[in-house]
Amino acid sequence: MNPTRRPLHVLGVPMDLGAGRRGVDMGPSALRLARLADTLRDTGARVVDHGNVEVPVVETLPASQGTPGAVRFVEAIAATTIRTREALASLADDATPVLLGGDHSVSLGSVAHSSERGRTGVLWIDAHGDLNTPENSPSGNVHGMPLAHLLGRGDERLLAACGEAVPLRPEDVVLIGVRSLDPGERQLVGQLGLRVLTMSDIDQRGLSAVADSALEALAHVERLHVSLDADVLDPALAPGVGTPVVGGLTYREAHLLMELIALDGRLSGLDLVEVNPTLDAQNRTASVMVELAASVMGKRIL
Ligand SMILES: [Mn+2]
Repeated sequence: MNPTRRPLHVLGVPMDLGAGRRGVDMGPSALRLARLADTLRDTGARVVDHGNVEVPVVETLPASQGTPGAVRFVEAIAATTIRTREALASLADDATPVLLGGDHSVSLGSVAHSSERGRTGVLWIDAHGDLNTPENSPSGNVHGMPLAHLLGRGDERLLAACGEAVPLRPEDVVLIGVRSLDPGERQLVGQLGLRVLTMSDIDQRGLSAVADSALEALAHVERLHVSLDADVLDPALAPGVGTPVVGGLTYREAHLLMELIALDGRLSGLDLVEVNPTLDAQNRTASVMVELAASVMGKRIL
């Protein structure tokens, strides 16, 4: 059963404006095709799909907004963040949103929304830190910056789009599965005292101990938001991502992490992001993300 017994509300945000490689806007379709709704219903949950948030198409935007070096497409991403928050705000209080990306900048809207509903602990499960700021970003791609913005560092337009529930407090955030950080990101981790559980931690202590310490670190909050980036998985398992990094979570590690979060019982929202069908092999990445979604919603073997 779905441990929260709360209805699951699916919302797609088909946005690739924050990514360096195109195609991740097709993520919501790929996840739906991989039987997302039916698989979630198998956990005993009621599932409602609200369709997609409207997102500007790159070809309709002035080319100048996509110039490398600038914060690429910042205005369109800010507008999409506001639309995502509005769509989520229209859901009932007991709804558990399942947000389908899109690149990881879609989580600006979902995490800000959850924080508006109450103090929220965020599990950012990702190969990367997503902690770049416009000043130190090597690419200008916003999908490398959402967590920095959720912590109050970055472009004013994006910060304003997140609303007043942001910034999050650093002690309310835990990163898991990280194996690639830029120098500016490492600096911000130190400055804010962020808790980062890297792949080395998982290798040394085992996934179960790492998951326990993540949940323990967030013991002070009642709501837990899981932002799951497909690139945390090993690329052999999930090849359909724009920024693959070798040495990721195995299939069983990823499921165990989801199962332990489900058992915790505080899950209040889920993001499934960075699935890029144009780089995938027969929709494998979307399929494994759907299975993981079912695990975190309480799918049990027995
Ligand atoms: Mn990410």
